[in-house]
Amino acid sequence: MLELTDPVLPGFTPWPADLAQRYRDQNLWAGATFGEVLATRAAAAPDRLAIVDTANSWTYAELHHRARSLATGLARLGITRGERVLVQLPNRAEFVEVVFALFELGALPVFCLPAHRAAELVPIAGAAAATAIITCGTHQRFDYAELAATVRAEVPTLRHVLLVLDEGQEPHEGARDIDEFRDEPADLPPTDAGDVAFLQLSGGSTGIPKLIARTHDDYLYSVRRSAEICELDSDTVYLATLPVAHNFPMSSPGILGALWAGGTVALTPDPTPATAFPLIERFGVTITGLVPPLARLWTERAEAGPTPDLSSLRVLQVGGARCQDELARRIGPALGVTLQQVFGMAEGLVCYTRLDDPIEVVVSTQGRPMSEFDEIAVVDDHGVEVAPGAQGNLITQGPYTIRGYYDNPEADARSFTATGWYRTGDIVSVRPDGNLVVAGRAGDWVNRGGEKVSAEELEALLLEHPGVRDAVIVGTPDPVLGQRICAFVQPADPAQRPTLAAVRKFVRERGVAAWKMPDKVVVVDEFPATGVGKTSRKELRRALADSAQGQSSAQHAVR
Ligand code: OOB
Repeated sequence: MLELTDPVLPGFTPWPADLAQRYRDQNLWAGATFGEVLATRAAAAPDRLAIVDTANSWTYAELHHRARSLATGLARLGITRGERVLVQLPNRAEFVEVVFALFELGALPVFCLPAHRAAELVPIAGAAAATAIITCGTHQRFDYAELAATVRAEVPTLRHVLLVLDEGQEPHEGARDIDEFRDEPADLPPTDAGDVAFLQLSGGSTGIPKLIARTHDDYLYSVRRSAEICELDSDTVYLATLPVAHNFPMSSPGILGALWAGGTVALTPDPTPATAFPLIERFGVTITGLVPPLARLWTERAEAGPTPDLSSLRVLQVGGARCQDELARRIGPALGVTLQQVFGMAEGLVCYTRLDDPIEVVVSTQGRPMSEFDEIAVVDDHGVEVAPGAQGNLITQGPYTIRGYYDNPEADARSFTATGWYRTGDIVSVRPDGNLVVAGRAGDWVNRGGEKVSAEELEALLLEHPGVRDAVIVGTPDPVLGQRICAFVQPADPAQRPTLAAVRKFVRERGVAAWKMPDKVVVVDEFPATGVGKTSRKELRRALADSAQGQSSAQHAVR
């Protein structure tokens, strides 16, 4: 357990002292915690609306009181500063309350997505040595309480399962209703702005989960700067449309940016136009963020005919995966908004097109770094900078980009340069005007509509299937999702060819997130041989990706 005076977490990689000093001197790291931000807002404008969803609406004073009350109750349960707590909640008001309660306490939320299943949560809880999990009961026909019980059974450090329940729901055996922990707020030991505030998950990872430790100081800087760029103020109503635990809706500028600006956070339980459009009208939403497939859905819906009144919506952000220029061009006119492209990563760096950029920049680039203190370079595979404007690997360091993963030296060796710059894994070019154009990923990930799937992880899973001799996962282009998951499978017995349904059933039964399910299975008797006769999976993937592209263009040609 941590000493109360210990400012950081063992396993956290700090910034080099000279850079840290510079970021403090420049007041980028301003020395405030998220708890202090909320307290300041609650004191300045207690009656202003902070949070609204379909069931709740809380003022700043109410949110602050609820968070402190819950923090006091959780302290009584024995959760202390520095402990890690898995949070797996859908987009509902209680998410914000729970996270701020943990911030008050100095305990670290570990942000899990509602789509995560035991195959993800068990390693995450293990790597974080989490002591508690806060989740809900049944939501969208899935029993999260049961999932939490499964995870607890497998992770020895997990002592508590706490549930945010709806009317009439009862906690499962061994779990507690979070309402039991709403105590009269008491003073809690102070937290420090240099403390790690939470653990975020890296998109697409294999083996030991890559956990991202962000401090109050560094994250709050990114939130402040994002809120400035997105021109948030107390009239802002930010709609959390994507799963709110993700870095994009959390902080770019997201719910934290809206609260920082004294605006309102609205949450929608589901991102489809049928649910979200009426909520935009009802709550007077001014800004939200989407991944490209959802942006396409919203645009098509708006182009198709009358919608609820969306006139309050001024800015629509699109990010998480590459937005095709063709779609980017349609979004503004269809929805009556200013489009903003956002290219970011949970590890840090976030790039934005600016709200007053010319339309050509907004539709055809992924923007430029948010901070003048972000340092970026585009290098070849040997780490040498490429010619200006040429494509290469994007590396970066800066005031809100991590220097290493949490307690994971192996991943650090791959993902950081010798001087601590983060290797983003993205292939980009930088235009003369400073804006970045993202060409793709260097690694073997499929980016399925913003959800990153590691080819290696899914291949390892398929290889457990008795009917599969070998498997290679590639991303195939898809007009809606950007990429879909194609599994090339060599059958163990050529007479028994695995079907898509069988493969999906198998993957589902391994308890992994639904977005990792292959969209297509191509059974092949042999994989193409690689040029030099070695079995480089990377080259195999490339060869199969080429052949998959050939297949899909052939299909298009037939149509
Ligand atoms: C966001 O964060 P992550 O950690 O889920 O994924 C980061 C990766 C990037 O390295 C890149 O490969 C891809 O997602 N990506 C984009 C993109 N935005 C993210 N690729 C092309 N164009 C874009 N606009 O996805 C994330 C975090 C904060 C803000 C926005 C997105």
